[in-house]
Amino acid sequence: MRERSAPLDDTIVAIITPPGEGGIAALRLAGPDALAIANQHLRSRAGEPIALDPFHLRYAIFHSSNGQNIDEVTAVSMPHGHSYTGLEQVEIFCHGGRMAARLILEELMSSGARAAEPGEFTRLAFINGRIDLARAEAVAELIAANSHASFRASREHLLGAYSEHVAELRDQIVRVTSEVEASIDFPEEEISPASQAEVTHQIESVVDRIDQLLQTYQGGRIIAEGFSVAISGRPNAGKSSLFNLLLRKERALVNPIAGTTRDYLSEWIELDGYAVNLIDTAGIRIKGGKIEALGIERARKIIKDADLVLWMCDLTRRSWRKELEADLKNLPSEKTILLLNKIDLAKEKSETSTDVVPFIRLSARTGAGLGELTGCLSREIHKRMPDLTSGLVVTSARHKQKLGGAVKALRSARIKNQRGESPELVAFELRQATLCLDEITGKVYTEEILGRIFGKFCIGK
Ligand SMILES: Nc1nc2c(ncn2[C@@H]2O[C@H](COP(=O)(O)OP(=O)(O)OP(=O)(O)O)[C@@H](O)[C@H]2O)c(=O)[nH]1
Ligand SMILES: [Mg+2]
Repeated sequence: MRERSAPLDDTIVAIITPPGEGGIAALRLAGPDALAIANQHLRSRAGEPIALDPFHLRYAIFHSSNGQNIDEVTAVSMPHGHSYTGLEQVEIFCHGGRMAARLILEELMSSGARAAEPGEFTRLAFINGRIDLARAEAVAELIAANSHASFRASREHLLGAYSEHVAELRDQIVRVTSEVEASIDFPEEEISPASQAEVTHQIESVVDRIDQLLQTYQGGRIIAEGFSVAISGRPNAGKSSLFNLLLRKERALVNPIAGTTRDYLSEWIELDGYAVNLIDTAGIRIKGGKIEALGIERARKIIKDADLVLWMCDLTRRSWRKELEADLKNLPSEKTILLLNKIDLAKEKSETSTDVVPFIRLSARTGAGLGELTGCLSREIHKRMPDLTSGLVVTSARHKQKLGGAVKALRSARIKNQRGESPELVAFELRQATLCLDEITGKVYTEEILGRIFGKFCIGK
């Protein structure tokens, strides 16, 4: 563990726009020589050298070291302490497409800049104290956001209310710790039962607050990772037909031959602002070949991991009730919804033979019942969602683990305090709890933690 260290001396550079054709591409230089390196290459239209002024966007011709005109650009510089990274920084905007940015990048590197690692600009912003670790993680979340909900949550994290809340919880623990530590300094004085009760009370209050935060993770995980819905059932039930219907495109093969879908297919849709991962699985049956058996094994695992299972029954099969009864024994009833499919063909006005799980009657061919199904899906998502207005939602598994660690240490501090164990032991547990929260905001960190977090970033961020 260590405190934030001094920045590196290197000047780093990267193309910060995605590859491919586009109007503009951008490059970022950050480090002590950023301005000097950029100025070497910028000329006016008449060929005069240009020196960038802070925050003034300048038009220029980017020249190679041997004086060749590479591209028309605009460029802006930001002084030390006033940039994303906190270091001296220059941004250059050239024509989009593959070549211009690549040639400029090569020139800047041959003039002394080093290629930036993935996430290195944001890592510098963290090291230089521009943002804390939770906010740095929010940058990656924001870039990866694929729904309105994940965008909103990561933007709130980036704005800092979440970090402030964690800092407040930390302060609360530190206050209790200093009270406990005060009694270490005066061992000859008896600890009064009143002050012992007060310490218990304060610990419980902070445990409650962290617990409340932890409870938002159920929804937070869905916001960050999406809500996964497995479409399963016996072969030929109409799973792929429904998958296509929900996607509004012919993505999966649909065929009257049972066993059409062998592997699984996975696609994303947005429902009510949430990202939903739809998974069309292989039909589950005892017979079938070796490949089908592998598909079925996967389907079982998908059912186990999914947030919700849509189990489809084919109402045109005479034996569907009997089959369903048998199938239900192996299904997680708390997260299963039955879909009674092919109502366009079914003669009987079928109800289910079970009231264990909710059911919806539909036709994947005509689309009848689809509205009821999407309504049901969005209710299932909302049931798991925390209130998002405060911005206080845990979306990261890492944070959940650290908050859990803090609660564990606090509970053990409370027990030790109630048992009248030595204040040193109570204070030790309290400090462990503080450490867990410090690892969320990055007040303390290891290279390993940073490597894991920033390694997931793209180059140029
Ligand atoms: N009439 C009618 N036919 C349907 C309906 N849903 C699916 N089908 C037909 O049933 C057959 C099987 O549909 P699929 O969507 O391939 O079924 P599946 O469950 O994916 O089948 P496997 O991948 O083999 O497990 C196809 O011929 C579909 O056109 C429906 O609601 N009504
Ligand atoms: Mg299929």
